[in-house]
Amino acid sequence: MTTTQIKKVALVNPPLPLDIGGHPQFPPLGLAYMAAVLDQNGFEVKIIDCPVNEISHDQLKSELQSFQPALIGTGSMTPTIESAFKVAQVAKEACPESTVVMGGPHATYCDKEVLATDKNVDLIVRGEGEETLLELAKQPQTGMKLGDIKGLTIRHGEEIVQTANRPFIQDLDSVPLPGYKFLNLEKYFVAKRKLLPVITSRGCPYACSFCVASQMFGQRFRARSPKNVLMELEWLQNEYGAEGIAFQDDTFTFDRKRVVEICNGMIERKLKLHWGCGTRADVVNKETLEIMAKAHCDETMFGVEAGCASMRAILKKGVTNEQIENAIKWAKKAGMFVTVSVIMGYPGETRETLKETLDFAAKLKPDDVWLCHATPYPGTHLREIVIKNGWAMSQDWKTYNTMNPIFEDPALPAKEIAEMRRRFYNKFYSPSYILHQASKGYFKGNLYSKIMTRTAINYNLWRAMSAFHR
Ligand code: B12
Ligand code: SF4
Repeated sequence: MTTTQIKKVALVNPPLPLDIGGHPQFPPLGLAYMAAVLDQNGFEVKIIDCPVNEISHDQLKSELQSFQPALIGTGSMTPTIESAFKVAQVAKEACPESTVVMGGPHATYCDKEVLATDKNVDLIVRGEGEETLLELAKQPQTGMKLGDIKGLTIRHGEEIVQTANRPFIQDLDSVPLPGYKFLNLEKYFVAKRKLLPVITSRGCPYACSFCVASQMFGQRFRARSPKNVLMELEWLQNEYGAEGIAFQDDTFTFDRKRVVEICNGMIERKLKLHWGCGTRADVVNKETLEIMAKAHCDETMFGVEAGCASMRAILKKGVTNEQIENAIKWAKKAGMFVTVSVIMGYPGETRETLKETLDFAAKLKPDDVWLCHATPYPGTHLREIVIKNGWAMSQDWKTYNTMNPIFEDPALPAKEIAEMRRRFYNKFYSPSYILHQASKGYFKGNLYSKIMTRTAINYNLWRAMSAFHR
């Protein structure tokens, strides 16, 4: 670990494992926020976004060797944790004197395990990173004891200890805009549209049992002001030529009044940005969805999770079928592309409840359905249940991407769930679906319908090829 003054900091988005693909490539927003804060404080920063630039671990090593940062940070999501470990290894090989720090969701939930497993990682930053990383970068200069920096997990002799929790940033308007000057934004296109992420709030007041959102950013909904959000949107359009925005908030419409103000601002400023967001069906109404559509909201994703009250109670998702049906009806009427996400195989699930959920999802006639296998991410109540019951569970973090069954509930074999999932998609991505999405996408210009037209065609081609090779 470095003890001399830190001037240069490298922030790395780890290379994706080969079998993770198909996700849109967004600029790493968390790293960009931290880069902006470090830059504001006089540090020389470099963000190395490996996935979008197709940088391998070996190439990363050369980049780090030539930059020679004293502090190297890497992000971590559960499926990319092995890749993040390799980042730490090449970081130490390239710059043996540097301090290597890991942050992001996986390191936050598995802080002690990560430090125990990998000696190349010196420290973990838990939760929100902006203030903790800055204090850490300044530490050789300020002489502050590591144990006094809040939000860290550190080695202390033989022990691994957590410093006090860092309070969440209360005034999100005070955080500088993401440091996009450290990224080449010409690389981030989705279906030929420059689609950039924006997060307007942090924290989720709900406590769905499969989700870890509130452990990351807290249970209190903290929001940026509409003025601050609109300033960022104008900046992205004018400075960076953004054509679309993907709002990354956990529950974008939690505060409807604020959403209406943001939408009115977008309309008044005549912003040409098309956008999408994710939310819950119990925090939208017809009027809000209409104004969102008027402000060019093209896509909304609703967490439906289940189609029956019994499963929704287990999932602690306090929405009703009626609320979901209404929300989807209004959103479709307003012209949006509507995605619903569903959880399959949560403990307590039976063939009957799963069938009910899938029938409900089909009945809603959404534009897309994300059928997610219940995935026991570290920190979730689900993981505790699986461990307590002693069920077989995959230890291969790469597979934790919601597309694979991860554990075996004796009451409902994983194979059967996967088969029901396959059959649902076979039926859902039908020729009439393709025609419907093609007309919405190519005649009405909805980006998401264009993407889904191609996805559904490819899915059917892949099915035909698989049948042919069988
Ligand atoms: C956008 C997004 C994606 C994007 C792009 C991610 C990217 N490049 O950043 C895509 C579509 C690729 C994606 C995919 C997946 N995602 Co995702 N995603 C998100 C989402 C909605 C927003 C991320 C974001 O920008 N947040 C805002 C910024 C400010 O926060 P941040 O990135 O977390 O960064 C802060 C801290 O984490 C920390 N930090 C982060 N990195 C580092 C590094 C250092 C050195 C330090 C000090 C600190 C630090 O400081 C940052 C600033 O405060 C989050 C939910 C959320 N609201 O955060 C889920 C979330 C991160 N995703 C999640 C999951 C599960 C996935 C998938 C596994 C499955 C899926 N849902 O499709 C895949 C995995 C693919 C992969 N590559 O591994 C989970 C993570 C759980 C986990 N244990 O890993 C989250 C938390 C959603 C949830 N509530 O469950 N995702
Ligand atoms: S699923 Fe959505 S509403 Fe539920 S806790 Fe997670 S982010 Fe919040």
